[in-house]
Amino acid sequence: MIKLYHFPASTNSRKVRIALIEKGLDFERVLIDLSKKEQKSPDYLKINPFGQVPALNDDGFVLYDSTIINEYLEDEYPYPSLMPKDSEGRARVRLMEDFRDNYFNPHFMEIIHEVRYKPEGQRDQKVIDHAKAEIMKCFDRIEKELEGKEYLAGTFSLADIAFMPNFDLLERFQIPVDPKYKNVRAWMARLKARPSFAASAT
Ligand SMILES: N[C@@H](CCC(=O)N[C@@H](CS)C(=O)NCC(=O)O)C(=O)O
Repeated sequence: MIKLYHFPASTNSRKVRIALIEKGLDFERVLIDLSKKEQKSPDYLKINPFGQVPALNDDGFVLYDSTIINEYLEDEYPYPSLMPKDSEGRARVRLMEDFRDNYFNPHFMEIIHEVRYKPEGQRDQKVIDHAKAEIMKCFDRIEKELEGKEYLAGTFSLADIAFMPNFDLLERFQIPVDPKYKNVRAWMARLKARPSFAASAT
């Protein structure tokens, strides 16, 4: 039995929910309520010593970190495959996951920190505006990566899944995707149409 320790609104939790759904795996959702700081409870710290969601328990094997979990799922449950077969393609997927995890997503976290955890009067608009501008800059890179392709690695993969949880936040924080980013806009529409997008929302 697979147990996913998650929080519905967490982008990194949704990354794993999407991979599980795409692979057709049954899993139990275990709520770790970030608003109640449950991720820092002694019991949960035994599961993830960094006190963050998501974490996964697959029949007693426990691991954490959304990117590492998704790679584990690919190794353990290879069909349907969410990774290219060739080493160059696999490296490209990992480069894009790294770009999402370490450059794209952290700017969303900066906005969430201001909007979700601070009362309106105490929010730093400069931090929010800077983060939005940095997110918009990321579209340059994604647009180029998608040139001549429907998905980041050619076929649908863990690279695309990494970005999908951020799409709703673009709307929520009113971050426009300029019409000049034709590849990005078509790619986003394609990914939002996948059943796993709606099914992973909570
Ligand atoms: N590298 C980790 C980052 C996990 C992470 O940042 N989780 C956030 C939610 S999206 C979290 O648990 N935040 C609460 C905290 O850090 O206390 C991953 O990809 O899973």
